Amino acid sequence: MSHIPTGIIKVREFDQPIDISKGPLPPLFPLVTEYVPIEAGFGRGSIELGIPTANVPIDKLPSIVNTDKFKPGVYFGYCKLSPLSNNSTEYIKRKNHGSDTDSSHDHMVQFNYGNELTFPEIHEIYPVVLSIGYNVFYGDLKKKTVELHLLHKFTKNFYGCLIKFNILGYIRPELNYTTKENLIKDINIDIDIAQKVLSTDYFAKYKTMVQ
Ligand code: RBF
Ligand code: MG
Repeated sequence: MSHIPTGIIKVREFDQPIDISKGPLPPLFPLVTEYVPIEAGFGRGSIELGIPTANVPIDKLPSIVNTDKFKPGVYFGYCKLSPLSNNSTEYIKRKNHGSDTDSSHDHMVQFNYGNELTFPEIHEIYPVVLSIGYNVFYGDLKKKTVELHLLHKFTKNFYGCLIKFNILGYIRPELNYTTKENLIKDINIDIDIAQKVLSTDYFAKYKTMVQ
C-alpha cells in the first residue's frame, strides 16, 4: 500500500486546488531562473518568525515574475545553491526598515557568499516555498519582493551565495494576518503542501531544471 499523495490537494478554503498528476501547469509553470545572488532582507524572517528566507533581486528574474500574472502569494519549486568561492567574507549594512530612518535599527550582516555551506549543501537540490508579494502583514513594502524558504535546516547563513530556482505551482494568495502566530501557522501548512506535492514524480522530475 503506497502513501504517495495523488489527486487534488487543497487544505484551506483560500488554497488554489493543486491537481498533482497534471504537474506544473502552463502558461506560468514551470518557470526557471538563472543563478542570482541572495540579498539581505530585513532579517525578520529568521529573527522574528523563525522562518529564514533568502531574498532575491526581482529584476534578475524572468520579467514575468514582476507582472500581475504573478499574483502576490505563495509558490513552490526547487532550488540549487552555488557559492562564490573567490569572495571572502565581509560585513554589509542591512537595508533600513521601510521608511524608518533611525540608524539604531541598522545591523551589519555577514556576507560569506555561501562559503560556509557544507559539501552536501552545495550539491543538493532543495524543495522551496516562495513568498512573492508585499509582506502585507508588515505593511511596509512598496516593491514586490521574492523570498525563498528552503526546506532544509542550515546552520550557517549564506548571504551573497548564488541560487538558481524554478517555480512549479501556486498555493495561495498573500494574506494579511492579525498575529505573527497565525502567519507562522499558515507558512507551516504551505511547507507541508509543498513537501507533499514536490515528493511526487509528477513534480520531482523538474529537479533537473535547476542543475
Ligand atoms: N507575509 C504576509 O504578509 N502574508 C502572507 O501571506 C505571507 N506568506 C508567506 C508564506 C511563506 C511560505 C513565507 C516564507 C513568507 C510569507 N510571508 C507572508 C512573508 C513574511 O512576512 C516574510 O517572510 C517576513 O516578513 C520576512 O521578510
Ligand atoms: Mg529574508
